[in-house]
Formats: sequence, C-alpha cells, structure tokens
Amino acid sequence: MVFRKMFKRRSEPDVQLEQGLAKTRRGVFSEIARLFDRGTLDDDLYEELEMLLIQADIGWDVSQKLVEELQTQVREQGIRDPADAKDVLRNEMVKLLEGATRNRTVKVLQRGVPFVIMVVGVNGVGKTTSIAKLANYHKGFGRTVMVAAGDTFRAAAIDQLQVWGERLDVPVIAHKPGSDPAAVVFDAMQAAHNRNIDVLIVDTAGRLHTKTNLMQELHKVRNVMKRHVERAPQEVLLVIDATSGQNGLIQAQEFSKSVDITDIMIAKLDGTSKGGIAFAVARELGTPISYIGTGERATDMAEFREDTYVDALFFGEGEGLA
Ligand SMILES: Nc1nc2c(ncn2[C@@H]2O[C@H](COP(=O)(O)OP(=O)(O)OP(=O)(O)O)[C@@H](O)[C@H]2O)c(=O)[nH]1
Ligand SMILES: [Mg+2]
Repeated sequence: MVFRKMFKRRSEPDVQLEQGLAKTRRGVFSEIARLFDRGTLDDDLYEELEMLLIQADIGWDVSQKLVEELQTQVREQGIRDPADAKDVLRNEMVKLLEGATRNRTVKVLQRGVPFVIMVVGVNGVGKTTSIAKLANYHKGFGRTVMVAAGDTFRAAAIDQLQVWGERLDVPVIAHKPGSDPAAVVFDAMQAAHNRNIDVLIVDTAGRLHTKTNLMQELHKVRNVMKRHVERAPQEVLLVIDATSGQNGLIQAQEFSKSVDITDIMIAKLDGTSKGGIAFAVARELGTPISYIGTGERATDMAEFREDTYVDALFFGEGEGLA
C-alpha cells in the first residue's frame, strides 16, 4: 500500500474569494487537480496538463512554460509522487504572479493632496461597478472619497454612477451628457481640494485604442489632473473582463501602449469557469494585478494576493487545511 502525501494549502483561506472563484475551481482547475491523483508522472499527464492550462485561459506560451518548468524541477529534484509535482506546479504559479507584483509602485496618500485613480478599459468590462467597489474599499479605511463622471459619452453612465454615489454616500461630480470630460475632471479636482478629499476616482468612457480621438481625450484628462496635482493620476487602473478570455489580454496590451497602466483589476471572475487570465496578464504585461471583482455588489471585491488566489483555485471551502 502506498501512502500518498496530502497536498496542503499554504495560505489562509479567503472565503469570499473562494466563493467568487467557485466556477473556475469546479471547472478546469478541478480537472487539473485530479490529474495529479494518478499514480505516475508520465508524458500523458504533462500533455493533458498543458491542454487544461490553455483551456483555463492561461495562454499557449505561458502554459507551455509552466509545464516545462514543472518537468525540469521534477527531474532535478527526483520527484516521483504526483502530489509533490502538484506542489511544484502550485509554487510555480504563485511565482509567475509574483513576477508582476514586483513592478508595483509604492503608493503614498498625503493629507490635503487627493490621490487620483483613473479607471480605464473597454466598454462593458465593469469599470463603473469597479469604481463603486473601490469607493467602498477606500471608505472602509476611513478615507474621504469622491467620484467623477468622466464618461460623458452615455447619459446612462452618469446616472449609473450617481445611483452608486447615493447608495455609498459618496459625492459624484458630473456634467451633462456630451460635455467635455476634461471639464468634469477639472471641476472634480477643484472640488476634491476644497472638500479635503483623500481619494478621487475618475470614470472614463470605454475607449478603444483604435479611436485616436478618444486616446487624445484620455491624455487631455491626464493633463488637467496634473495641473492640480503633479503626480496625478497616482493610479491608472485598467479593468479587464475575466469572461472575455484571451481578448482581455489583447485589450490590455493595446491600452498599455497608450497609457501608463499602474494596476489591473480583473472583474467578473465569478462569471467564468476558466479564470486563468490572471496568469496570462501577469506574464505578458508584467503589470501588477491589484484587485479582483467577484460579483455585482460594492463589496464583491478582493485585494489580489498571489498565494491566496492560487490556493483558491485548487482548494475550496476550507478544504486542504491541515
Ligand atoms: N458577475 C459580475 N458582474 C459584474 C462584475 N463587475 C461588473 N459586472 C456587471 O457587468 C455589467 C457592466 O458593468 P459596468 O460597470 O457598467 O461596465 P463599464 O465598463 O462601466 O461599461 P461601460 O460604461 O458601458 O463601458 C453590469 O451588469 C455589472 O453589474 C463582477 O465582478 N461580477
Ligand atoms: Mg461605465
């Protein structure tokens, strides 16, 4: 009889995150976990693993590199037990995510100087909802928060933000639909100064890189911010829709050509059974993932942590604890 070592989680479980990632975990990742229940580590296992990683939206190149690294380590360490190999894979996945985290800038909130967050991303990815989540998040630290309706393109976008503002008791600076976003931001910067606001979050229209005039608009908005606060925007947050798979990655690559993105929020992770996009984003962009969105409520957001994230993909509901 062979006693196989139990694969154990290393991080403290995060219940909310695990619920948000339930679909992903029950999808491809449960199949990945099951692969290692086999008795032997053979070529079939590696081949199937690579296919499953690709299916999980991790991407072709990144999946291949992960499997290669796993094979190298198995060989070098003389690993025979698949449970140990799974442990190596888990650690490699954490390391891959940590590579991007190293590029995180240190953020300092200064009294009397608004910390400006500019939120960008393609239409419908979840920008406005993510702004509500961020507002709620910063309020939770006792910070004063203001939101600017910089998406003046659609009337509904302004209304949506105002509804959130009322619900969260956060002031919203908005102009009429069709007005100049730079003017909205100008007013918001001034209001933030006057009212001693700690965090100003700016919504923007879902602009595609192909629309040059929209990119110019983004630059104009940035310049207005800088006139008030030289370092603003201190955070440029790109929102990616987890359900859009590799398309999300392509969008992110396009955006980062025109704006200096400092942080990424992966929204709608609760709506996908794949959820591997985080690995593709970390590897291909090198931009740190800071938050994830796991639902439609303002509280459905978590700070991104590499080990908690990977463990939430492999384990669930307290499972895997010693
Ligand atoms: N399940 C789930 N739904 C989300 C999440 N984030 C946003 N949504 C939903 O996705 C839809 C679009 O979200 P918005 O926040 O309006 O997206 P947007 O990027 O601001 O869209 P535009 O302003 O049209 O560019 C809404 O129905 C949201 O409720 C999430 O984390 N999980
Ligand atoms: Mg919006």
